[in-house]
Order: sequence, then structure tokens, then C-alpha cells
Amino acid sequence: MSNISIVKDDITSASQDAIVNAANPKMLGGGGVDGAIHRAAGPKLLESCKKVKSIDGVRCPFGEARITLSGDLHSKYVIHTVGPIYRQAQNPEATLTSAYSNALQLAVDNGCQSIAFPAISCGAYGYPLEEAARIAICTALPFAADGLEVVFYMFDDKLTQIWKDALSRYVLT
Ligand code: AR6
Repeated sequence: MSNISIVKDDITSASQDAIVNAANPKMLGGGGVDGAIHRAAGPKLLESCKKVKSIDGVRCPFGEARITLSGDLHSKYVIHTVGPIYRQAQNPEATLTSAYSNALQLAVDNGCQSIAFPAISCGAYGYPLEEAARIAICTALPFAADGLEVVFYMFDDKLTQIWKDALSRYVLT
């Protein structure tokens, strides 16, 4: 049994300690899951984001993660991470791996026992889905083995199946 599970659901309904947002470097909202999380969280999330230190408008560089309060969401925290734009990144695999691992580490450092992830970089940022699923599952594995509950919220049937296939390939369930 692993501490990793996959559900087909809207991540804004998640009640894990932290919800991960697939953000952009400015961290002030956007489309896709970022837009959905900001809509569900209300204006307090944007206020929390604005307080994050910015350098020339960049609050979270590609591959890094930042934590804020979560406004009206069920979770305690939102962890914003920025995956690679697949066709522009020099090393998309390394950047996606560090986006996941920095988000996971930030959750642990802030006392979270559970974390909810969307499929980072798999929408507007264009990451190939099977590759992204392998990176997501394999990066989460050591954290799950240390006791963190990791739940992947997949938005449609295709993504759900790809993530489940990766889970059974890389994890003994
Ligand atoms: N719950 C779970 N998953 C969702 C939801 C939801 N409510 N809505 C969309 N997804 P994307 P990216 C899935 O484009 O590729 C934003 O504008 C969606 O089906 O949200 O990392 C940011 O501001 C897809 O599989 O994120 C950035 O500019 C996955 O979430 C940029 O897009 C990620 O798709 C980031 O692009």
C-alpha cells in the first residue's frame, strides 16, 4: 500500500492540508486550474499572493514553490508551483521534477500531513501526459513513504487513466 491516490475530481473541492496550484511566475492568477483555485478561494488568496516577495514581478521562478494561506478553500494552505513551459524549457524534466519536489518539501516543512496536486504543466504549458505522470508519481514516492498523504486530482478520464497506469507501473499497490 502506498500513500498515493488518484481521484477524478475538481481540486477546488480538496480538503487535504495543502492544495497545489499550477501557477505562473507572477503568481497573481491566470487560466486553467490557477483560475479555478483563485475563483474558489476568493480575494483573500490574491491578497496573500501579493505579499509574496517579488523580484521584477517574479514571485515564483520556474521549478520553485511558494506557500500562502488559502482564503475560502477547505485546505489550510495553497502551495503555488510553476512547472516548465514544455516547448520553451531547456530541461523540462528537471524543472517539472523540482516543481513537484519543492511543493512536497514545502508541505512537509509547514507541518502538512496531506497534499493535493493537479497535473502540473499538463494544460497550457503543454507537457506530454505520460512523461508528466511518471515524474509526478516518482517524485512523490519518497515523500509518501515518509508518511505524507499525496492525492492527485485529475480533471478528466484520460488524465485519470494515465496517472493510474503510472501508479501501478511505478508503485506496488
Ligand atoms: N481541478 C483539477 N485539475 C484542473 C482543474 C481543476 N479545477 N482545472 C484545470 N485542471 P493548466 P499548466 C487541469 O493549464 O499547464 C494558467 O493560466 C487541466 O486539465 O491549469 O501548468 C497559469 O496561470 C490540466 O490537466 O496549468 C499558468 O499561466 C492541469 O490542470 C499556466 O496556466 C494543468 O493545466 C500553467 O499551465
